[in-house]
Amino acid sequence: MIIFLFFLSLILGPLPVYGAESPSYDIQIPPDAYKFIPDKLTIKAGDSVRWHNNSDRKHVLSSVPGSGNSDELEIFSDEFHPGTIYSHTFKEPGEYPYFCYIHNKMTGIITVRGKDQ
Ligand SMILES: [Cu+2]
Repeated sequence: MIIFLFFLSLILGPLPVYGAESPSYDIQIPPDAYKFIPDKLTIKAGDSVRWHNNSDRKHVLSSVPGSGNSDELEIFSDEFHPGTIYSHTFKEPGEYPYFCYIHNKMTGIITVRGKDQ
């Protein structure tokens, strides 16, 4: 069932999940490849992104140092274990490139637009 939902999500692409709060978007780390699906995502300020680690390896998601609007890392998952979800809410518009600290070729970018854009 989980495998089926995973492939279904690949077909449908990232869909916002509407609830009482701002939308949430899903990014998958597949079981068989070192990448983020999708690796580029555009959202609005206040939206959340949920990364799903469907692989059997630990990852450490991190903003590219020096990117974003402050000195702090916007994205930092710490140890991101298999079968778990790392979630982050983006409050400020901007470009947020990120990568995996362990597997540096895993890269992605979140573009956050203002609420009215
Ligand atoms: Cu990794």
